[in-house]
Amino acid sequence: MSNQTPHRYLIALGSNRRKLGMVTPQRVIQGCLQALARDFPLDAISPVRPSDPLGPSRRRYANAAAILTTPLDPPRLLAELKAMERQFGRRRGQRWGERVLDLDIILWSGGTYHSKHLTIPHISFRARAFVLKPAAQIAPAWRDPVTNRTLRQLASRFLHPKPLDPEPHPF
Ligand code: A4P
Ligand code: MG
Repeated sequence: MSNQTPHRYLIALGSNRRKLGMVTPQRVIQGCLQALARDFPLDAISPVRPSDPLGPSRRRYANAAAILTTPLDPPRLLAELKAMERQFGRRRGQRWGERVLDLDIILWSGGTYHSKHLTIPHISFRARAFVLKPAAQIAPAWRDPVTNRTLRQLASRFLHPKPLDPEPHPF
């Protein structure tokens, strides 16, 4: 562990599979939040919410977001998060397949970061209600360094979707 200034990270958590002894995806996420809190100071934790699956999986997900503080740089934190996914029983397999636990780094206090194995901000988070809703609950004013929009602004289109154009009158 280095003794540099700590960084803040916004982490998205997702699960749509049961783990033995943890009855539901919600419980998997709660167990992971407890495990994260043992390793890192958590500044904020969102409620755990159910969400409809995006992609091919049929099972509903549970999702949440957390803000943690650590001196670890992004690749080191990613390695810790991948180790935690493995501890929770995640196996490599079909991309976007069912998973016991998925941990993504969404934003960090260092702005943008890019390497072969890691891109921050997470490349798809702006299109994902299941990430933005919990994230905006705990960090509404945090700005995406790419679009300069706050999480509240990015989440608002999911919270207040535009009404569909009215159907033409049939007569
Ligand atoms: N990687 C690059 N950038 C990052 C980052 N910012 N955070 C690399 C984490 N990882 C990052 O990820 C594959 C590789 O991406 C990592 O090894 C890392 O080097 P993965 O988690 O192993 O694979 P994945 O999760 O199957 O792919 P991906 O693209 O991360 O999928 P997502 O975005 O995680 O989406 N529907 C609902 N309702 N709720 C969900 O949580 N999740 C997914 C998966 C699909 N549908 C969902 C949900
Ligand atoms: Mg992932």
